[in-house]
Amino acid sequence: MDLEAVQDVKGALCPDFFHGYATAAAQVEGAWNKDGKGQSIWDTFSHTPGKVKDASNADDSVRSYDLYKEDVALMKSYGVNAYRFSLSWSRIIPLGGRNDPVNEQGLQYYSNLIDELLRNGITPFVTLFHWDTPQALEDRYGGALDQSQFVPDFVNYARVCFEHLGPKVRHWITFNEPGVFALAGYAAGVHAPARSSFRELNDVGDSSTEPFTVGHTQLVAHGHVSRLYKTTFQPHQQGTIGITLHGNWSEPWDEADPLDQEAAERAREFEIAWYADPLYRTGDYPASMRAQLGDRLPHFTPEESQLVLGSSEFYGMNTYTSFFVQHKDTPADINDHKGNIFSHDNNKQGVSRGAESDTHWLRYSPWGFRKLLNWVWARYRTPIYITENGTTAQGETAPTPEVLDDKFRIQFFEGYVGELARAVQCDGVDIRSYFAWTFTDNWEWAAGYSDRFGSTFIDYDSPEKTRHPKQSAYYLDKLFTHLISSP
Ligand code: GBH
Repeated sequence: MDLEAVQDVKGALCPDFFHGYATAAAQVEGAWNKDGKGQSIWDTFSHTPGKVKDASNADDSVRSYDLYKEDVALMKSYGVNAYRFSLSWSRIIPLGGRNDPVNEQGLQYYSNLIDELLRNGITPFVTLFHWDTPQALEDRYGGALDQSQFVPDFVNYARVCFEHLGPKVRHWITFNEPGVFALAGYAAGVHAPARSSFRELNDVGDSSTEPFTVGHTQLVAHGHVSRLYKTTFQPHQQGTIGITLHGNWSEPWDEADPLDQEAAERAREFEIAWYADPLYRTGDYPASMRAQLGDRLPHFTPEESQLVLGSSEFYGMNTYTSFFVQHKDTPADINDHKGNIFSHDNNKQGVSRGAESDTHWLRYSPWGFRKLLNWVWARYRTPIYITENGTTAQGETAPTPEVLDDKFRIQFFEGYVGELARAVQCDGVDIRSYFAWTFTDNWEWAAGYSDRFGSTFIDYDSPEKTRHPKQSAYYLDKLFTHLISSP
């Protein structure tokens, strides 16, 4: 746990740098039908046999709805100064829609949580949508597939949140990873609402069009909510509003091959610029996507384009890993969403993208993080908040002393946060937060409870979901004390 590997960046971060943990309502709260909460598409998904790897659901999850005071105290003991969490739309408006009743008990829960954070000197970062569309809206009109209905319902929900919670919140995030919501839910069909073209997996859906429709809905919904906040709430509430995008680094498989260089850039555009170009750069989708997808990619009206461009005041970044990308010599499949590329664990020289975690797609590759930060900064010139980054580790099955001394996760944080600090100190990238994913082990969507991302081990068999701190929680505290300069 020494800090030798990051001696070069001592004091590299500003005194007002935010650091803490990120979570999502559907993954931690439990209380899935308590105190008037309505069902979300994830409640439906988790109660459908065959959808979740360990056949689990998130009905109780880690019970943060009941245990939030204990959790805030634990976080405080970890030395954080910020906490990013999401609101459950169907806890606040059980049926979701603009003419549906508001659930006071739901609002009260979030108000209590925010008060508890503020009492402990922890700044709340609040996400409005982390993938959990109210099931009633999915049933009523197909949720995010229907832009004309979804947008006013989402704007109404946001207004309720700004009115009731806004006086105490300075940092709002509209959507978490709209790209993953669209691709996993409507292209691969492995997340809620479980739609795809693949009939052995899903009864309904069209992977070649729906993800792009849903992506467009989210961008326009974000634009309207941002406009609402800026015109009606920001003048007196004084907060900031943005969006969080996912994105991993794509490195050419053969760095000497111009076709692989192009393929890597195309992969970045399909994954990241799909959202970031409309929001921060051009008000439109990247040309590489239009070239491959044609009219399956929606078109922005001039009004939408104007609304979306410049609507996010910061760049919220979730990132975990890096891949080697090789071009394909064959035409793109109709269900391709990655820019017609092969993705590899090793490059042409046989160099690995990094050590394996306990999650197949996630490898330890901090070398790509710094490249990603530079790419995003060069292309968008917008202050970056790292809103998620973290890892699972092999063998974490019981809270033994060896497991709680989570050396792999400590190394991961040292590597990634070290690269972050170098991007700030050496490359001049404007980075303002780091939220580790995540505070406690939790319900990892379709992977159930099998993937443990927490800096706190959860004993799922105990009624109290007993929390056992892992050493990485204390390491992060030490690390940020070292990196942040004194005022
Ligand atoms: C984040 O998503 C989520 O915001 C968070 O809720 C989640 O718990 C956390 O990360 C950890 O997963 O095509 O097989 O290579 C990250 C989403 C997961 C999206 C992996 C891309 C690629 C799977 N990413 N996925 S694969």
